[in-house]
Amino acid sequence: MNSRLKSGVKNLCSRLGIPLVGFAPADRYDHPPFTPWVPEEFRPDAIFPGTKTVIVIGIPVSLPALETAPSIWYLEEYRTVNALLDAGTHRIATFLNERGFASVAIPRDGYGSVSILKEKPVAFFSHRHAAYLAGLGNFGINNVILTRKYGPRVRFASIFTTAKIPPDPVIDEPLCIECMQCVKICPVNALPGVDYPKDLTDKRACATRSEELAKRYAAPCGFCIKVCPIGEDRTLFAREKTGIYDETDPRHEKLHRAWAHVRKFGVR
Ligand code: B12
Repeated sequence: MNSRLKSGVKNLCSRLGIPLVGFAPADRYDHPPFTPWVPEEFRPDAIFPGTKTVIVIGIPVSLPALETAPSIWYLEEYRTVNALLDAGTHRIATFLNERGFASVAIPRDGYGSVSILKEKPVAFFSHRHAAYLAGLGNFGINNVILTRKYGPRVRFASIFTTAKIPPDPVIDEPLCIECMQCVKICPVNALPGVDYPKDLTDKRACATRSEELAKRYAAPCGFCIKVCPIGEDRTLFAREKTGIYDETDPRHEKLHRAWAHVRKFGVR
């Protein structure tokens, strides 16, 4: 196990402004922690044979930008974070390759357009499952990974490497408090509730909403991550109370006016 390499990657992340990084041995995939689990052909060693460690990085999306969604502000924020993620994984893979450990960066998303997702709703690799195995957080009712620092308001990307790097522990205690606010706010009822895996997210409904918003340059939706009460970013931005998202409540009129203003511009 290469501890120096781990420090090297962590230092690189901190220089690149990447606040979250976790390490999972590739063989963690062989011991399903829950079902349904990642099918074999979606696992790192199947995609890049010889993978010993999956490194997952996470970059937050700004809560105030997200609150204006659907909006150009959140779209631009999302694009910026995506670009930083892909640049980050690329630089980390290069860092490892230069030290003699064959490594590849996996793109943060992996689909050509939302309409493709309506036919084929999955990507070739799931960063959510990787983030879980790398100890960055665990699944919420909203079907994404909740982290301690940013709740679900964080995006991930991964690197597969042949280097054996000391792992991080998986977070076992659930971070989701099952408040069901994400289920209630979803405009297309895509989130089924607690009975996972019997009830699965309605990916088609979610993708259709995304497609509609994209036509207006106002995707992604983001409602199910904005409303989540978990995450220290809520304190930073003085957004502890998720009741602020009831846009009929006059007590939060100042915020609502700001969001309505942003939503008017840059989109159809
Ligand atoms: C496709 C996709 C979408 C689609 C479809 C959404 C959906 N609900 O699935 C659209 C475009 C609509 C979308 C929307 C969103 N997404 Co999205 N999306 C992805 C993407 C590209 C691929 C997911 C995937 O295919 N994984 C691979 C498959 C194998 O895994 P899976 O889908 O999780 O399926 C597993 C289980 O659900 C189960 N399963 C699924 N279907 C079935 C069917 C049966 C019959 C069975 C038995 C099992 C089963 O088995 C699978 C293996 O365990 C990932 C990026 C990536 N490559 O990981 C981002 C990603 C998951 N999205 C992300 C985000 C943030 C969002 C949004 C909040 C939008 C936003 N940016 O504001 C919403 C949230 C939607 C939600 N609540 O689920 C983040 C999640 C970050 C996090 N904190 O966890 C990711 C990881 C992107 C990133 N790089 O960070 N997304």
